[in-house]
Amino acid sequence: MEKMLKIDSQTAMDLENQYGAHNYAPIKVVVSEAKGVFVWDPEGKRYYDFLSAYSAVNQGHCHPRIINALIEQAKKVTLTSRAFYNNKLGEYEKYITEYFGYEKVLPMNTGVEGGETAIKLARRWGYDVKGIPKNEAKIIFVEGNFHGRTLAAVSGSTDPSSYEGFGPYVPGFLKIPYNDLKALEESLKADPYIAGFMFEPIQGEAGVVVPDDGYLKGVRDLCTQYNVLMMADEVQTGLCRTGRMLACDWENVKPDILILGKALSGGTIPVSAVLSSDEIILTIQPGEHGSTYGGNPLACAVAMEALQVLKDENMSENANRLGEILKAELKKIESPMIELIRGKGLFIAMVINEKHGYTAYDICYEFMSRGLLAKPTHGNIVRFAPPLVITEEQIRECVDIIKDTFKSLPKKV
Ligand code: IF1
Repeated sequence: MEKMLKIDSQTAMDLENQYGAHNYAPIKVVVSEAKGVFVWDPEGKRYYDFLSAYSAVNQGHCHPRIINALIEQAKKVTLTSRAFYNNKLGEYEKYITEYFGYEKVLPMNTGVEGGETAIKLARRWGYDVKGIPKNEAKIIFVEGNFHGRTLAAVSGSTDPSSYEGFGPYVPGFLKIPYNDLKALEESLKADPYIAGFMFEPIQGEAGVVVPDDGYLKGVRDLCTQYNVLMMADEVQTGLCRTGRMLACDWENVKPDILILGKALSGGTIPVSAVLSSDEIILTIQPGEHGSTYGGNPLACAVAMEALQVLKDENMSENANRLGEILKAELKKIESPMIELIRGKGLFIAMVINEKHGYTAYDICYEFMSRGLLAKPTHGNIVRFAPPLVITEEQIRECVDIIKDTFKSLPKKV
């Protein structure tokens, strides 16, 4: 193939449009380089990244230690499949189970594979341990959830843009309101065949929906009381994003099944993990579940470094401290377009009142023109989630960009 010329932004977008599936409508910016909190387009313009690839680059783009771990391991062995042992997986499994305080880990690749694995584990535990009759196990999901794009994940979804047109759906999935302990207890009381309750401790895609204080503790107590597995999807909220290592740490609750992904690899390659107890994880026998790349030596080396960096650079403390500053500064901005600001740590959302003639997309394009990249979710909600290596000075610079945007927007209505 002829050597590709240096591709400019327009060419990059045209090529994607012509040769790629149209399963996304990206913000019209092309990233060709990235480092820390910054990304650059092919024309050399620099932007603050306030999305962090949906919290997959919490450690900052191309963190030197993580990239080095990737390179060094890539020179040795990258993939063996699980048909054989490799010398990195056991070391990683010991490291990550001790890191989070679980007995076992089942390594997968993407976040949604972690969720699928958790569902299979909950069902299998339901049959083999809880004694639910064959094929009767139920899993409870909550309204507004996002667990990925596979058929099981979208079968648990209440968002038509996730599930419409992909039926028939996986049976045995119940849906109840989020942040509603009464609804959860009623469901647990009504059906003895519930195996698990799957939820996000803070809902990401729904627009950084933070439940009431006490919700996580309430879920933990109800799951214990009714012998149902608490399944926390921390793919997006985990790994220091909300100002604690895990969002569940805010109420000191320990889920029965913990699902991690995204920043587990520091934004290099897909790495996910399902952590749980022997009683639950050992219900899956050899040959009953897995994946070609799950637990590959490259993923193990990268994930250990990505996890160690989180601790060595105090990223949860940084997210907590700077998140408070960011939230406080955003709340000071006086604009009728800003309906509310919510979030925890550096996981913050701004709800835009679109009655004033500007959509959240318009606002994001205004940010982009001023060198800050953010993306709306669910229409009128802008998510602010910079890499956790951001400094106070950089946060304040970004606050100025955001303030200036609202101040200079001409009044429409
Ligand atoms: C897209 C959303 C965020 C997740 C939680 C599991 C997964 C995700 C809590 C699946 C993935 C990604 C998917 C990505 C955009 C992004 C996203 F907008 F889609 F919903 F973050 F909010 N659990 N979220 O957030 O992990 O299989 O993708 O590795 O689909 O465009 P995955």
